[in-house]
Amino acid sequence: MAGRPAPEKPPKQWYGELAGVAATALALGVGELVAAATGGPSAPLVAVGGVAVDAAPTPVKEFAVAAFYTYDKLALQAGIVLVLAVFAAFIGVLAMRRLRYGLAGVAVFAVIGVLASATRASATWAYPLPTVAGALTAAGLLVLLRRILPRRSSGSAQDQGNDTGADSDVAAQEAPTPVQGARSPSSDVGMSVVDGPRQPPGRRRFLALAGGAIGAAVVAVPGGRRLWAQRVAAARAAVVLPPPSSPAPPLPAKVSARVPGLEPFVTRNADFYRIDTALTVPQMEPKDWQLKIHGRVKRPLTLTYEQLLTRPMVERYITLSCVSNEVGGELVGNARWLGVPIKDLLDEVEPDDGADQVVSRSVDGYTAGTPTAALRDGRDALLAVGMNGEPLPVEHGFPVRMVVPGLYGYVSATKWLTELELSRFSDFSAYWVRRDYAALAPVKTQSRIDTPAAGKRVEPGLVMVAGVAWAQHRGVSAVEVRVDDGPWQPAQLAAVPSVDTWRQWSWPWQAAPGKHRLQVRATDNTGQVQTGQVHKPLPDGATGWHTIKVTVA
Ligand SMILES: Nc1nc2c(c(=O)[nH]1)N[C@H]1C(S)=C(S)[C@@H](COP(=O)(O)O)O[C@H]1N2
Ligand SMILES: [Mo]
Repeated sequence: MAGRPAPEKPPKQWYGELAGVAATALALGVGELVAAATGGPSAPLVAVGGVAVDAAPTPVKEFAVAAFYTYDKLALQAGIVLVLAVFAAFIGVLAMRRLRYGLAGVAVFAVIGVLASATRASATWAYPLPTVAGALTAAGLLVLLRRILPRRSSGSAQDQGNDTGADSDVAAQEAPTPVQGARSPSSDVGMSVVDGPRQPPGRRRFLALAGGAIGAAVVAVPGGRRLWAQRVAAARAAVVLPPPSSPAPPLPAKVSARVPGLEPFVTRNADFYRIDTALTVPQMEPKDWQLKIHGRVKRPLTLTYEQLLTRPMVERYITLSCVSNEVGGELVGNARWLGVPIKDLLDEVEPDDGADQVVSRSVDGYTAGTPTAALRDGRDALLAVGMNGEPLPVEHGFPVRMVVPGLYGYVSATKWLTELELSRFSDFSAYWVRRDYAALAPVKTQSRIDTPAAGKRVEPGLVMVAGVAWAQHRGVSAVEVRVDDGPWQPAQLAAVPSVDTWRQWSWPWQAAPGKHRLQVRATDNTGQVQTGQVHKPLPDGATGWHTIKVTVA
C-alpha cells in the first residue's frame, strides 16, 4: 500500500484505521442523538445497516435469515458493526493519506445513509438529518485528526505524508489545537509512557481525540436510542383507545379446559411470541404515523392515527400463528384485538378488478402480500391499534398493525404498518416470498399437547392430557388423542368465541406404568382431518402430529 518502499519500515501504526473507526463511531452516535431529537426513526446505524443487509452476498444473507428466525439479532448487529468498521477503517486510511479521498468516502457513506432513510415509506424531511449531521461530524473529526496525525520517525515521515495535493496539511500538526489545551498536568508523565522514545510526537493527542470520540459514541448510541424509546413509550401511554362500536363477544365460561399446565386462552401481551426481521424494534410516534392506501385504486387515501381512531372500531379474539412454527411449537398466540376493518377502507378506495394482492409495508421496509379477496370476504381483517385492552405493544407493531384471521403472519400481519398498496401477485413478491415461502399461506390445521410436558414422568392412574388446536377461520370441530398407536380417542373440546381462535381440549387418560407415546390431531369445520404427513415449515407451514413421550411410574 505504501507509495514507495521505505528503507527501514517503521512498525505499522494503525492511525488511519483508528481515525476512520473513531469518525464513523462518532457519526453514528451523533446520528442517534439527532434522530432522538428530531423524531425520525431514521438513525444511520439502522438505515445503513439495512442497506448493508440488502447488499450482503447470498451466503451472508442466508446466515442473516437464519439469524432472524432464531432471534440471533445480536449476532447480526455485531456483523453489521464489523462490516461498518472495515469500511470505516478504509476511509480513515484514505483520509490520513489524502484527506479529500477520505472525505469522499464519508460522502459516499452519507449518500447511502440519506438514500436508505429517505426511501422509507414514512420518510419526512427530517429523515436525512441524522445521517447528514453524522457525516458532517465524521468529516470534521477526520480533518482534525489529520491535522494532528503524528509523524513517523523522522526518516519515513513522507511515507504517510507523501501526497503532494493541495490538502497536504500535515504541517499543521505543530499548531496548537483545542485538544492540546486540554492536556492535564500529568500529561508529561503520560507522554513518557505512551509516547516512548520511538513514538512520534503528537501520538498521545491523536489517541486521546480518537479514543474520546469512540467513548462518546459508546455513550451516545444507546443513550440516543433510550431517549427516543422513552418518547415513544410516553406517546403510547398517552393513547386513549376508543370504545369498539362492535365489541368482542363476552368469552364463554367454558373457554378454558381448566387443566393445569395448559396455556391460557388469551395470551398475555408480555408472553405473546414475537417474530420479525427488525434489527431494532421500530419506534414510531402516533403523530408521525400515516397510512397511505394507493396503487391500483380509484381513490387513494391517506390516514393519520387520529383519523384512524375516529373510525368505527371492532374488537375480536383472533389467534395469530407463524409459518415457522414447528409442530408442537410456541409461535402461536391468541389476543383480543381492537381495530378498523380493512374491508371498509378497501371499499372506500375502490380497488381495480385485477388488484389481487394488497402489499403492506412497514416503517422498516418489511413487506407482506395478502390476497385482496381475503381482506374483503367478510372475515375480521383488522388494522389493529389495540391488543388485550392496551395500545399495541411496541414490539407487536405500535402504533398500527394488520391482523387477518386464517393467514400466517408473514402474509398478513404487518407490524409498524405505513402503507397498503393494491397490486397483483404477478407484479410483486413480498419479503418472504422472495425467500422461497409461499405467496398464498392459509393457516394449516394444527394441534398441540401442552400437558403433560414432553419427556415428563407422571403417576399411574388418571392423567389429564390437554392442549390447544387451531384452524383459524375454519374452526376446530374435533380433537383426538391416541396412545402408542392405539385407536384415536375423542377429546373434550372447550368453548370458543368464534372460528378465528384456537380451541382448548382435554382428554382423561388412565395411564398404565411404562413408557408411552401420546399423539394428537384435529379436524376442522370443513371436515378435513389434520394430516400426519411430516413436513418442515418451508414453504407454507409445518405438518404432522404433535407427538410426545412420557414415562408413567
Ligand atoms: N414489520 C414487520 N411485520 C411483521 C413481520 C416482520 O418481520 N416485520 N413478521 C411477520 C411474521 S412472520 C409474523 S408470524 C407476525 C408475528 O407477529 P408478532 O411478533 O406480534 O407475534 O408478524 C408479521 N409482521
Ligand atoms: Mo411468521
